Amino acid sequence: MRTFLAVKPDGVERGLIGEVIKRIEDKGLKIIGLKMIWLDREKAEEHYAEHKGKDFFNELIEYITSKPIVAMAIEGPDAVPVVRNLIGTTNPAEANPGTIRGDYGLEISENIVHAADSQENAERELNLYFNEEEFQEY
Ligand SMILES: Nc1nc2c(ncn2[C@@H]2O[C@H](COP(=O)(O)OP(=O)(O)OP(=O)(O)O)[C@@H](O)[C@H]2O)c(=O)[nH]1
Ligand SMILES: [Mg+2]
Repeated sequence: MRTFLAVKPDGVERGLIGEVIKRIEDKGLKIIGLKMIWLDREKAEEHYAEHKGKDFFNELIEYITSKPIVAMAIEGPDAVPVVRNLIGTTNPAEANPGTIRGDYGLEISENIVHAADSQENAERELNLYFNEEEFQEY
């Protein structure tokens, strides 16, 4: 199974790219695609289309477009739920220690990483950030 993860602008700025990669690799998951990109508003709104209309939507789009992100395609057994467990719950203040958000964050508006929450969303997001030929199967 494949999933999509991104280190968000606060994670990039704080120098947590390596820490996130390390946790994915330590778990035994395989990174098959990796790139740094700076989202424009249009692509950010497409990524977070499910949240359009919510009161935090504008703040979310401003945040995710404020600096570059690091996008990853990840492969492994049950990759979608396994990666969601690695990142922890949405609000870092409530996320369990041992998870990325639990260990590194305190604010819901700056929660370090994004990961796809279903196989359907994983495929949609992978298509948004990568072309199939960019994946390295090894
Ligand atoms: N400022 C603010 N941001 C929020 C709030 N709720 C959610 N967000 C942001 O919106 C993102 C998407 O929310 P969800 O999809 O519900 O949470 P999630 O799946 O754990 O997070 P993602 O992996 O980023 O999709 C969160 O990761 C936060 O960055 C909120 O109440 N205020
Ligand atoms: Mg989400």
